[in-house]
Amino acid sequence: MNIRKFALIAALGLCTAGSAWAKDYKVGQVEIDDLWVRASAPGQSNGAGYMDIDNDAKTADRLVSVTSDAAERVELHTVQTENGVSKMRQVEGGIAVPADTEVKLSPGGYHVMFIKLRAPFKDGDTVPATLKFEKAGEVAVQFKVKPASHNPGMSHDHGAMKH
Ligand SMILES: [Cu+2]
Repeated sequence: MNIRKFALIAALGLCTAGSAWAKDYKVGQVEIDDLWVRASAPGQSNGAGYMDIDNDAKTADRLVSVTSDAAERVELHTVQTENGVSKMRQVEGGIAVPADTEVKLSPGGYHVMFIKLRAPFKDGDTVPATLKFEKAGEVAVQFKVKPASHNPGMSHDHGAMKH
């Protein structure tokens, strides 16, 4: 292999080590990482939450529900495009997490929908919630509130640069 390819593989290796270090929560064989919500815009009554779910088990699991005192109701949503218009839709039966697979909830796709927030999400705060998986069970988590401008697709915000 040439030097360039080696450097790329080394960088990927570091990246993997970084995210392994950063795993925030674990229940059974399911790891949940990088949970965040965007800070509320003025007057905004709903908020979307995102995370990475990594199922290391040999069997499929499913995120069946999310509950939180931060909102009146919490739903699992996806985004579908119909006739060129993006619409949010509730996911029937929860979000499937196949065996040995990582599922990302991210802007434009699957998300946790906090409906009728009891208080606006403020940058720097955390939002407590409970995730319920069909097989792995329940786990209490905290979503980090990120600035309204946060866009993980653009910034590739790993946190890895800071330590
Ligand atoms: Cu939604």
